Amino acid sequence: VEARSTCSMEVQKGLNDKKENEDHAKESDSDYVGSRTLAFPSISTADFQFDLDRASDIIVDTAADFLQKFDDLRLVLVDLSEKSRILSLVNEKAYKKSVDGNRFFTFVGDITQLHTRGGLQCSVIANAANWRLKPGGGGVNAAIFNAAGESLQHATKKSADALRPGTSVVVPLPSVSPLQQREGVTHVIHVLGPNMNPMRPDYLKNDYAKGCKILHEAYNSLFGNFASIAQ
Ligand code: AR6
Repeated sequence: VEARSTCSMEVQKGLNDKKENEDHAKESDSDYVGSRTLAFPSISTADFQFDLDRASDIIVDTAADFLQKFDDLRLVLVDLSEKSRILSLVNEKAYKKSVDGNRFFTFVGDITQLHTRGGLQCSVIANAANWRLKPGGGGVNAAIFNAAGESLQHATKKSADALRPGTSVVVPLPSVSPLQQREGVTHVIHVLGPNMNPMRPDYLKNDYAKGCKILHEAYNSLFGNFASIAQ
């Protein structure tokens, strides 16, 4: 309860709390907890330009449903900056909905350096991918493919060659990957979210009825795939 109230004060200032980060890191840096934890970025809200308010509702709703179904698993929403608007919105809404703050929380850091820089162990990380599952392109996709090295590209090709919006695919990370060796990541789940950027494929032309449905499906697919690995 205490941790949450600190968090809501920070939300009012529009910032995400450094101390919260450290508290979660202390509690979380064990192999067992790590193997039950999914770290994920906010799908579609940067390059794909999806509305942050709608996205935050969907993240909190799908995460809360997931926690009810699986009582031993944890979800961590990650973003790079303490000023992240999506993290603030999600904190605020999760608090209002009384979602268990030990099993769903936000974390400020680079998703490819959670263990070494953040002290947080997460065996499974999600990627906001493109439909071809190609490296590069900027954002978290480029960061994950760069950090994981070539073996992630090969492993991804073995698992799938394309994704439809609203779906995800699990890729077991080869043990030679620096992301596994340094950070303890064993699986990457690529997720393709809805796109509201006219310069990218499958542009939804601001159709948020469709967009919200697809974002819901994307998170349900991601969390479902995570549960099937962790079980
Ligand atoms: N660690 C944690 N979060 C990050 C990192 C990182 N290293 N880098 C970015 N974010 P985006 P999208 C956050 O644009 O909107 C790609 O080019 C970022 O602040 O990566 O789904 C793909 O190839 C934001 O909150 O994904 C696709 O074509 C979140 O990650 C397209 O962009 C998602 O931002 C997908 O666009």
